[in-house]
Amino acid sequence: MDRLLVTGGAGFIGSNFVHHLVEHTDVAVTVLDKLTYAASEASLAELPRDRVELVVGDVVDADLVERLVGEHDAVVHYAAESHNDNSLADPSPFIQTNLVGTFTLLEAVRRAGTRLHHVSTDEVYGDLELDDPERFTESTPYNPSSPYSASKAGSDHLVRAWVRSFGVQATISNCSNNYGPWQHVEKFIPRQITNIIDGGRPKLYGAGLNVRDWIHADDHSSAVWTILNHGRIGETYLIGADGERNNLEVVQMILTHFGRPADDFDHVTDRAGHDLRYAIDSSKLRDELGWHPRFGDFATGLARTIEWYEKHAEWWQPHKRATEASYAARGQ
Ligand code: NAD
Ligand code: TDX
Repeated sequence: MDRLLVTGGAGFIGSNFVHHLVEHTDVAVTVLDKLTYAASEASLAELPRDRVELVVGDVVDADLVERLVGEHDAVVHYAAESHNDNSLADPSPFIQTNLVGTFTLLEAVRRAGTRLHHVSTDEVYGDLELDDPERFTESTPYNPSSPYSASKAGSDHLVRAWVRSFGVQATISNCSNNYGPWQHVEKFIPRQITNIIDGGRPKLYGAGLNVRDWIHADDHSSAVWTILNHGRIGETYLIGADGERNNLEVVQMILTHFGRPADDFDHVTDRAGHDLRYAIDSSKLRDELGWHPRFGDFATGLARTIEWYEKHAEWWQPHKRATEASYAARGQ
């Protein structure tokens, strides 16, 4: 594999994967990214230009996608609208990018016979009770709750159908909640860190008892590279790092880091249809492909992430005011 096309490679996780490729492989990378509000060219700026090329374009543009797919040995598909709250305010771009975009890519790789890895989310499985002893596995039935997770579930189904009906050479991964540098301030962890740096308070939806299964974005990237190289065609792999925490615990860890009292946060309006708990059993990926997360300790990864946001205020500050204004308009 010499040339890799990475859709959504200017976003939070896609850009992390591009960094992983530059640091750990010899492949040449083309990023196809529409540069929506969620993208950041700065996340790619320090990478060597002879290794990484950015093509600004839309994954629903069939002619562009067909041309780019034809010029590459494999495609890793990250491009998506990714924020649940936005999907509740306006589902339309989620249907376009996540469903029509994945369809467009599938048609191109079908015609060219190109290897595809489709990046998806654990949210396609719906949610678990807090005391459920089972975690999500590759055989958990799909049961998405939000327009975002339904659009991702639909995209997974399209990939499976194109594998079965047309013999497309694809794998799928469903990963839990990512954290790390370059994550947009609309997301939970960066929002709370930057609220505190800005002199405000963290904002917890509802009681804060919802559980997310946190994984560092670096570990997601190493898992995707492992699956791309060693995964069995047509298979799905769940990616997770045993990082279950409820939102209240995470807010209190961030408050403690800044030396602030444990109750120095606001409860705000809960998210409509808010999933209670996600939890990943990643045994298949670990046992079959030998992958292991490097950031076993969430506290250490979180501390490094907080330090990164403290040092990169010039990156996130321009987005902060507008993001908080739209949250405030929804009572969040
Ligand atoms: P993000 O919102 O930070 O980045 C998405 C990127 O896709 C942006 O650069 C954006 O410009 C680009 N994009 C959006 N629409 C596009 C279009 N029509 N054409 C081309 N590019 C387009 O998202 P993220 O958090 O980095 O998530 C990346 C992928 O990983 C998504 O598919 C998401 O579903 C999946 N995922 C995310 C998480 C998480 O915790 N963030 C967990 C599991 C899976
Ligand atoms: O201000 C907040 N307060 C709060 O309590 C925000 C923004 C969120 N929350 C809660 C909602 C969730 O329980 O924190 C949790 C995490 O919220 P998000 O960062 O919005 O993530 P989530 O909805 O869990 O989805 C994320 O993980 C799965 C990514 O955004 C998705 O792209 C990925 O598929």
